[in-house]
Amino acid sequence: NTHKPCLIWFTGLSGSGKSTIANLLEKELYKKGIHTYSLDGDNLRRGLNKDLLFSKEDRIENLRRTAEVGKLFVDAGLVVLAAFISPYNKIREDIKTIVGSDYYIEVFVNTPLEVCEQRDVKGLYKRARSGEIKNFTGISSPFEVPVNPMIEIKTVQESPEEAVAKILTVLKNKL
Ligand code: GGZ
Repeated sequence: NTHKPCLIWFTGLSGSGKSTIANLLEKELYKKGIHTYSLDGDNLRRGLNKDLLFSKEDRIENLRRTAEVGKLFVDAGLVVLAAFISPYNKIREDIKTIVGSDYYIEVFVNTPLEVCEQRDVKGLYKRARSGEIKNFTGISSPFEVPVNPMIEIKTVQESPEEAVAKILTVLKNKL
């Protein structure tokens, strides 16, 4: 099983489905005998990045550190999956530069804000609307639409299984 290590970077709103798709992809890669490592906003923010909140500066530092960690795992030969809102085009460019453009695969999980807010799995949008959570992406903090993602998933039209199949097709041609 020959494959090239890389960083698969999922960007999209909170509740867009980034982690769901990344987790399913990881299962499929495991079945193929490909070694992966997953990085997730939720878990990195409890450890390495627990000093950081959600100002623009803190998000940028959160993502910079994550990209550097991702690069270490890519150097170790793994396929790395990272699921972060990563709301700014500039920082996504910086992540690509950190890991190296040949190793960077950007997946835009494109779920409309209305749909994320409707689903509101964790009740965060409600709390953001009420003002209890400040600087919430899509409500009181920006999300810049990715300019040139390698892969775009529209979760309203595509199931997680279909999304994973699409990503695997791109990986097959790239890796
Ligand atoms: C956005 C927030 C916020 C604010 C807490 N804005 O859907 P979740 O809950 O489980 O995952 C989100 C996570 C976002 O962290 P990231 O590291 O991915 O963000 S970034 O890339 O912008 O640095 C969300 C939760 O943290 N959360 N407060 N104000 N998301």
